Order: sequence, then structure tokens, then C-alpha cells
Amino acid sequence: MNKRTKQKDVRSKMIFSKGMIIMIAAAVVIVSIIVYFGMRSLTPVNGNSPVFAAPTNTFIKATYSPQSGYTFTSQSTSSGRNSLPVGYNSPTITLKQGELASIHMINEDTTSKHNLNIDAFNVHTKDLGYFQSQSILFVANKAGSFPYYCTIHPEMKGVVIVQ
Ligand SMILES: [Cu+2]
Repeated sequence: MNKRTKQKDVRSKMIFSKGMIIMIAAAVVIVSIIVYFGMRSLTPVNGNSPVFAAPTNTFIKATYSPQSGYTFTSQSTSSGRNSLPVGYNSPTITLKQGELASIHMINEDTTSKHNLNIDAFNVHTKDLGYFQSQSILFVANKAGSFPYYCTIHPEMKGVVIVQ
């Protein structure tokens, strides 16, 4: 091997390893982002560490009808103690103390934005437009009866019972 090809060989090796470093760095960044958002989505809004457990799901929708006005309406809930007929207005959400809960809210009202708040558990959705939805994970960490409500429509309210 003469001097010139040796130099070329070294240079191409360096370029290759630089590319590898960039690829590894990019992979690390991507994995970190995935882990960060994964951890964040597993962290209850009233907790500070991720919880690896299946939550009790409650599905609720915001609706409007000329008869009942703006209301929260039961969409469907997990089976058993928390099951309510679909379409039930201002459903009471029943949870067990200490359990992980996920509330899934969807706005099915074409006429207005809505949000859902449970102050006791730091649950606050964004103002959701038509057919926007948001899920919030929280821990039902205290027993009692707590209101949930929409800040835009004071008449939209219900109760969360933790027992
Ligand atoms: Cu509302």
C-alpha cells in the first residue's frame, strides 16, 4: 500500500466513524424523547413518578341538546361498579381510594368548547373543541365526594365519589 492510498483509507475510516457517532447521538436523543414522554404519560397529574398499572377508565363526553342544554354525559365506563347507561347526564364517577384512574373526555358538542376539571386531584383538561379529546391520569388518593365541572359552563357539573 502506498502513502496516498493509506491517507485515503484513514480519511474514509474517520468519515465513517463520524457518521456513526452522529447516528448514535441521534438514536440516543430519539430514545430519550420517547422515554421522557412515555414516563410523563405514565405519571399521574397528582403524583411525581410513573405508575406501571392499568388504570380504571372513565369515558365522558360533553354534549349539548336543546332539552338538557350543556351537560356531561356518560360515554361508557369500565364494567362493574362504574358502569352507567350510555347517555346518562352528569354521571357520578365512582372510584376506589388509592386506585389509578384515567378520565377520557371528548367534546361532542358542535356549538362550544368544553373542559373538565377535578380540583381535588389536579385534573384539568384543555378547552377542547368539537371532537377533540384528552385523557388524564390521576390517583384517587383521598376518600370523599368531589365536584367535577366545566369552567365555561357552570351548569356542567357532577360528582366524583372516592370510597
Ligand atoms: Cu362546557
